Amino acid sequence: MKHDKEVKGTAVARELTGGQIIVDHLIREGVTHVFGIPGHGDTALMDAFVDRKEEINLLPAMHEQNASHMADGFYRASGKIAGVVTSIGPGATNTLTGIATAFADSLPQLVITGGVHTYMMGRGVLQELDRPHSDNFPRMAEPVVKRWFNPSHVEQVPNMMEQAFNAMLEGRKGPVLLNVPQDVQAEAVSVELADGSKRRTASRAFGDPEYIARAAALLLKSQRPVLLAGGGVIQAEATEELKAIAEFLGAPVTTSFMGKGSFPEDHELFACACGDLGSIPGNAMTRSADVLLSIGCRFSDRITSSYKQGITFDIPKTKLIQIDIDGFEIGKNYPVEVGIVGDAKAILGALHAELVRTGKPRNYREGAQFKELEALKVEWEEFLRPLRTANVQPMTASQVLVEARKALPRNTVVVTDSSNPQNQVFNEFPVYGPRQHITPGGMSGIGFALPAAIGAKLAKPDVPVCAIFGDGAFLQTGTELATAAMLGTPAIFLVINNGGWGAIRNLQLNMFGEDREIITNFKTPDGKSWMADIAGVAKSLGCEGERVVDAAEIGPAIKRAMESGKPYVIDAICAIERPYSNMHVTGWWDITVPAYLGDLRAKYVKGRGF
Ligand SMILES: Cc1ncc(C[n+]2csc(CCOP(=O)(O)OP(=O)(O)O)c2C)c(N)n1
Ligand SMILES: [Mg+2]
Repeated sequence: MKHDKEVKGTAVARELTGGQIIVDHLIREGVTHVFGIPGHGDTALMDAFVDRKEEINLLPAMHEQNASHMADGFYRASGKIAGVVTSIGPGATNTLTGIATAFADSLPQLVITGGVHTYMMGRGVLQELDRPHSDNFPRMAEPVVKRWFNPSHVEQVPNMMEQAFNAMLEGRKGPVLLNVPQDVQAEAVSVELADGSKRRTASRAFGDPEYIARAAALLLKSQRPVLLAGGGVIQAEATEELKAIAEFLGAPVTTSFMGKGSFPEDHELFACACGDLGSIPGNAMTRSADVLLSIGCRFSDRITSSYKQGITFDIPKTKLIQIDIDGFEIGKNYPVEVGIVGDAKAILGALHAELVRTGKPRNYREGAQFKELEALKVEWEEFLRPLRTANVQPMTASQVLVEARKALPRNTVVVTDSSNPQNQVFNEFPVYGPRQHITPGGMSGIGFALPAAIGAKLAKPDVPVCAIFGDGAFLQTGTELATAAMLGTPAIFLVINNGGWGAIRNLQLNMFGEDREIITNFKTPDGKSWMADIAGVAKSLGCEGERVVDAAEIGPAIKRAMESGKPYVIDAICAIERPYSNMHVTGWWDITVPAYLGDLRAKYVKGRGF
């Protein structure tokens, strides 16, 4: 979504408060949704929404972290910036995990927190963090925002708004914080509002043509090229360009968490996921590539098998061509043969043109790499089959995902958060287009999926939105269902309820030993298993809810959810016991083993990449 086209200024000076200037600017930027919680610190700003109700939605949240996740889900589903408004003090500090999540994944979000009145700053007024500096919340947020503003006069507000949008949108995107003192929200000034689009560029950053030519030459010489798509492909809306290059070269395509959906997963060149929890074909293709073209991917430990050579990647034996909007990412984790800074769409478009100009499309279906890929995809399906067809009770999450994928329309937006549901959806739940898979890739926080799905559904009311996440995640932020009920947001919340922190329990038992479980099984004081009645919680908050214990009922439950037109929770009772809860590990992840665990520790140390 381009924001520049929607911005208009006013030639006539008007007397407006700081709050009014902010709201007016949001409307002129095309912002339609702002999520917030009121408090004394933001009432003057919130009041400015009252007379503009027809033009912008100020919507409630029940927790500021969730307000931020809702804005995040809204952006990830639509590419449209949403806002967050909170009070001062705890209202502001509650946003931090939300802002960090957007920051880690390089996504814009406008967070506006109430600040201390300029004339009382430093006195330690109610909810002021006044040590070691007055009104100090922005310093807490500083590591997770691209830029923060703290205006001290209402005259500064118009320029702050223009700069805030420029900061969120230019280059590598990210969240911005406006900490607005209460008097600045309420004071009025006569202003002539500028056209925001004149305060930033809408042009794309094209890469260096010489380096694009070098990349094309390398790819044309390659025998086993592989494309690795990260979140940058989705941000730049470069799916078509990615596909064109893949098909021209016959190159298998794999994705990171953030890149999932950038390439249709039923395409014959899709190589499935790579990384420690990636797939057999994904890891086989990446580690045996002679040239790897990475686009907008930062090579985190999850995607690289904790940098252990030859498991997911074998760079520099594999020559790396790396495209990224942020030059710092080039070569950060692996040495590059060619590094190109710029916008993924612009560079992939130019690279494709150069490939067409200097080479010939490959008849890849006859090639060894493609045949190998096809065989590995069959092997991978076989590998997944036992847990997909286990037909046990409690069910396996794999079976739930199979049934859910069958029941949900092709264009469904699936939202996950950390843990097994995130990893299993990554691997076992195909998606077919960009912005149809939403997950906190960098922060991987539990509690993200439920509020983010509310935001996504508000952004995409005509598309089914289904969050898939664990009971632990539900217990973190599930009370946000109150907001879904109040707004009547008909998202589907499919909870893999296994009565514990399942993924971590498996780490404890698989990595440290059968007797090493600690606080990962939910239990009552008498040692009995405890499990939340999640459908019951949903109903108590005014949503629909049902418990499902049989995999054959997942599809019908999803159908009922879609027909209900209401926020709908499916409480799917799943196995916590292994092997039914195990992930399909095909790579390696560096989980440190305590020194007192003797042989296990020695094996771990021997096996790690560093
Ligand atoms: C906010 C946050 N706290 C802690 C973690 C560590 N963590 C990762 S997975 C996990 C277990 C999640 O349990 P649940 O949501 O029930 O999913 P399950 O593994 O049981 O399927 C935890 C606690 C995290 N990722 N995010
Ligand atoms: Mg669980």
